[in-house]
Amino acid sequence: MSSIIEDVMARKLFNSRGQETIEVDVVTVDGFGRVGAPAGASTGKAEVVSYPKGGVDAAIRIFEELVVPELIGMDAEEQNEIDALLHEIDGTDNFCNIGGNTAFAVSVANAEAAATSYDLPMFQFLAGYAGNELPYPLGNVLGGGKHALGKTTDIQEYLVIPLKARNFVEAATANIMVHEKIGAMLRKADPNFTGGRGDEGAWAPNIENEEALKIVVKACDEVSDELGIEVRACLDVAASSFYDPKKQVYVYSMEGKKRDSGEQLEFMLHLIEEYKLAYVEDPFDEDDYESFAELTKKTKNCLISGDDLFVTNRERLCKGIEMGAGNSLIIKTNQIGTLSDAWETTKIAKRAGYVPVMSHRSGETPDAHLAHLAVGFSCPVIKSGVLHGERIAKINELIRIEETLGNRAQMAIL
Ligand code: 2PG
Ligand code: MG
Repeated sequence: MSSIIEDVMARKLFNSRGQETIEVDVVTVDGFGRVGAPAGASTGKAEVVSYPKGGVDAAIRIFEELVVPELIGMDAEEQNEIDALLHEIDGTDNFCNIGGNTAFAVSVANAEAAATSYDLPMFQFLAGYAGNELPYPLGNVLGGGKHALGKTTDIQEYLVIPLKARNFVEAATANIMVHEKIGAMLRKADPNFTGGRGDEGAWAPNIENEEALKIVVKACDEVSDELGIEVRACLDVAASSFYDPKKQVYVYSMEGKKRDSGEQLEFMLHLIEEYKLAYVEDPFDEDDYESFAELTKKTKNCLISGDDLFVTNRERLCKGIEMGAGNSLIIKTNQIGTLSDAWETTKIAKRAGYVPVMSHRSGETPDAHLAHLAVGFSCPVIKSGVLHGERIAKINELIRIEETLGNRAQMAIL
């Protein structure tokens, strides 16, 4: 069996929002990997640059000229070397020359090619025999912000997590049940609701922020009772997307209200306590480490997570750890470029007791690699949406992984 790279190619195709994206194939003597890159809408300022000037076409030209000749003949098993090479060819710290999405697609396709070279599923290639824990799915059920059109919630995502689910199938079922119930409740509350959904398949109703949370919590409680588990509500506030830096206020247009950072802190504390939230992501602007630290100090039993804050970047995470900002983080490999970088950040997080959440992007491809990364990196949570083909692809792959693991499979400890 050999994982020597024989060929690499890239093509332009489309993501779930219909935007152009890059897909890369890596062919080894005995294996094959293929990965299409996702895209964010509410991106963090400190993320790597997705494409060089000229977009996907330019990225493919540069890839063919500079990357392909270097990769051929290398061993896909040496993930570190492949990723270091991508950094070397790019020569910057934000992948603006070759594109972060090119780096992402090469890096993950390489891991898949290495895994298949040895007839292993990717999660097992990454984690070895010890990789037997299924993550809890953190599913987006309602929302707005930059993920929907028109008048809907300022808070980007209302999510649910099925704690105490006995296995992954049950966990996925719970999230789907909650999503379905919320649809019926929204319809009852507003006969004009047409069933519109945002980019990630979450309902996108015209409703005030806290009203929406009440509906989500009610649906969670009903499903908890029906299944005998504990489904809890969660939020991705994506606060940077409605923060006005000049006036230093969060602009809640649904309520016609503005909150300064003190009021935002109070509001977040109120929502966490009143609705027993299990997880809150990006409750403050992406550079406001202090408020993240303050909220983390004041809350119990709720994960405070940084996405735009940390952008999977180890320097930003280390600063957060030092300040006590948050106790969880989003891992989006294409925010940082390569698999090795994402893994380094994940390891630092684990050592500091931060819960890593392997996450999709709002613009996805139908690829299922995210499921393998979640299990391979032993992330106790995966954020991947509840419905729509490109979201369910990851959920279904986790169901297959659970089947592959057989009686060795267990839910992660959270
Ligand atoms: C987020 C993500 C995914 P985007 O903010 O967490 O839900 O959105 O991919 O647009 O950054
Ligand atoms: Mg987010």
